Amino acid sequence: MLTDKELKNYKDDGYVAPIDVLSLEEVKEIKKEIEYIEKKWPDELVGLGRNNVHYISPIFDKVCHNSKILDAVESIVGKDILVGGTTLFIKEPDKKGFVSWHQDARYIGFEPYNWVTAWLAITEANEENGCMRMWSGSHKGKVKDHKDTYNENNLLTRGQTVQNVPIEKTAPNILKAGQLSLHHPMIVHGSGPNKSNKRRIGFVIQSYIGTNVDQVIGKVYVQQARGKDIFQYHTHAPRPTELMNKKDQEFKNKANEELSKIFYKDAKKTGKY
Ligand SMILES: O=C(O)CCC(=O)C(=O)O
Repeated sequence: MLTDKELKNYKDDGYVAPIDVLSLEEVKEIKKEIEYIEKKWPDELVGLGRNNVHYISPIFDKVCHNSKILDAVESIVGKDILVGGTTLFIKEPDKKGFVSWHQDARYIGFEPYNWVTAWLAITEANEENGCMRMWSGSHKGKVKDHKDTYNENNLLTRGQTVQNVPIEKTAPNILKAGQLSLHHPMIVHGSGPNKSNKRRIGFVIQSYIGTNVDQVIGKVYVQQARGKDIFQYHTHAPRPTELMNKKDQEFKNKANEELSKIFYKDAKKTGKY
């Protein structure tokens, strides 16, 4: 569980970090899994495929159901928890990929906001390699206007951007490999390009939702992470028992097609993710 101080930080600032969850051995195993998938199935984690790798990999599935992560999440959303989706945010050292200032709540479609995004560092995340920057307290306002920029280096689907963010009020969310941060649906956050010579990898459970949370834009599949789902708003997804089982892969593709409809609702065009 989060300590009282951590929970207060989350409530006051809109995020809490760092939380130690995985050992270096465990993150090494995850990194190896990514590299193995990329080598054997080069198209699998590209574009829209970066979403929901936990449907095809037991190693990623295990992360989503990790009890240390769920203990922390339970402090925020309560004991009935669903995994509502995952995304791999990989920033290559030789690319200009960045994430514009945004609020997750603006496009994800989960309501009410009894949910939290869990960002797990698979490599360290620091100012040099483009860690997230968080605008503390910005979650207390309203959902802000976002401009769709469709910038090709933007790692968000449509380059959605909150403008005029006071940079001096933002802080870097520095994490060691194996550490987690939890952020509120409404907090404004973003990240710059990776200026180091190594990959920066974040595995993001986007998001852990309370069972009372509906999807108001489209359809989403979920896994039961803890407790009971008395609401049954969503179709429950299978859990993988082997890597890249054909049925699981088809399921991931189906889930990602639905996710794409949510992310691109009312968009003028689609991007590469
Ligand atoms: O990985 C990043 O730099 C940004 C990820 C993000 O925006 C999120 O997890 O909500």
